[in-house]
Amino acid sequence: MRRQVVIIGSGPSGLLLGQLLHRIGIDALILERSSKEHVLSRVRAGVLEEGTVGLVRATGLAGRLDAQGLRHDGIEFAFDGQRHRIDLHELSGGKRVVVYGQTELTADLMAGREAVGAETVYEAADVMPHGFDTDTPYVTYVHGGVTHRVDCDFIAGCDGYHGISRRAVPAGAISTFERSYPFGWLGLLAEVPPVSHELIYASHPRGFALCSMRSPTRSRYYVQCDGDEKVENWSDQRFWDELRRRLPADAADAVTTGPSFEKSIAGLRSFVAEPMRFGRLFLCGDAAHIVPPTGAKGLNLAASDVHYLFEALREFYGERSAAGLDAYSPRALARVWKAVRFSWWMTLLLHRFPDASPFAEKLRATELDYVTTSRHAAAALAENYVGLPY
Ligand code: RFL
Ligand code: PHB
Repeated sequence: MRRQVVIIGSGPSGLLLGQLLHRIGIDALILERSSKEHVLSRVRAGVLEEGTVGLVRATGLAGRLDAQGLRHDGIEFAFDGQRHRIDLHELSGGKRVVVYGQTELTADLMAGREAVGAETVYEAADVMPHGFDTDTPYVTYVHGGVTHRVDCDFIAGCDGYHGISRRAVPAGAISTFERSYPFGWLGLLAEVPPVSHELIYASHPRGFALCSMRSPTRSRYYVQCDGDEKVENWSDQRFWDELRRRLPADAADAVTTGPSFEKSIAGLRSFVAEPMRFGRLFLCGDAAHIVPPTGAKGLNLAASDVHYLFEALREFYGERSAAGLDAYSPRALARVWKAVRFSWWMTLLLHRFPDASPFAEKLRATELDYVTTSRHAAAALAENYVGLPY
C-alpha cells in the first residue's frame, strides 16, 4: 500500500491534519491504536483559542462548534473570598475563547472524515515508523492478525505522549526537558448548570479549584488533589463539599450539585522534546510536548503544530519547496515554549505547593494581587490565555 502521508494517532492533532490534507487532495491514512469508542470516551480539554477555531473552520467541519460553542470574553480568579474578573476581550484587543469539549470536536472531525470516505484504521497494533531518515519511509502495523506495510512520503507522529513516534527516534537525536508537579487534578462532569457563565480559577489554602463547563446544562469541575490520590476515594458528595470549600461564599452557594457521569485524575507535568522533526517524521501535539492544564493550552498547541505542518506540506506538494518543512520544528517550538512558560506560570500562581516556604507563599499572594490589580499584568495574562499569534 502507498499513501502520501501516514498519520499515527487519531486524537485532535491527527484528525485535524488528516482533514486539512484531504481538503487539498493530499492522501493521508490514519492509524489509531485504540477503538473509535475509546477515543470518543476521553474527557479532556474545553477551551479553544480563536486560532484553533479558525483551523476547525478550515476543515469545513465547524458547523456544530459555531452553533454550540460558548464564546467567553473573560475569566475569573478567586482568592481570599473575593472574585476578580479578567476581561480577556478588552485586554487582548478584541479576542475571546470558545468553550467546546474536545470530545465533541473529536466526534465532529471523525464524522467528517467518515463522510468523505477517508480511511482510519482503528485498533492498529504494533504501529512502527521506519526509514524516516531516508527518502523512502514506511510504517508497519498489525490489524486483524495480519501485518501491513504502508510506504509514504512523510509520517506525522500525532500519537500523544505515550505514543510510539517519539520513542522510535534514536535517543541521541532528541533532547527532552521536563518538570512534574507534586499534585494532580481530580475532574468531574455532571449534567448540572455551571456555577457562573464564565470560568472561575480559584486559589485557596486547601488547593486549587476550577469551575468550567461544556454547555449551559453541563458542568466540568476540577479540584487539586495529591499526586497519588485514587479516584475511588472520592464520592460525589466529597467532591462537591471540597469544591465548595475552595470557592468564595457567593460562588459556593451557587453550585448546583448532581450525580457525576465521569470522574478521573490527571497528573500535571511540563515536557518538551526537541527537535520536532527527524528527517521525514514530524511530531505534532502531545507527542512532542505536554503542558499542565492550568493554562488550557494542550489542545491549542496541538492545533498550532498542525497549522505549521499543514502549511509546510501544502508548500511541498504545491510548489515542491521544502522551506516550510525545514522551518517546521523551530517555528512550532518557539510557540510551544511560550505556552509552556505560560502554563507553568499559571500553575505556580494558582496551586498550593506542599513544600512551599512562607516566602514563596508571600510572593504567590503578591503575584495574585498584582495580576488582578495591574492592567499591564492582566493584559499579559489575557494575551497568552486567548492565544499568541501563529
Ligand atoms: P491525543 O489526544 O493524546 O491523541 C493521540 C492519539 O494517538 C493514539 N496512539 C496511538 N495510535 C497508534 N499507535 C500508537 N502506538 C499510539 N499511541 C497512541 C492514542 O490512542 C490517541 O488517540 O494527542 P493530540 O492529538 O496531540 O491532542 C492533544 C490533546 O488531547 C491534549 O493536549 C489536551 O487534551 C490537553 N488538555 C487541554 N488542552 C487545551 O487546549 N485546553 C484545555 O482546556 C485542556 N484541558 C487537557 C485539559 C488535558 C487533560 N488531561 C486529561 C491530561 C484537561 C485535562 C484534565
Ligand atoms: C476544561 O473545561 O476541561 C478546562 C478548562 C480550562 C482549563 C483546563 C480545563 O484551564
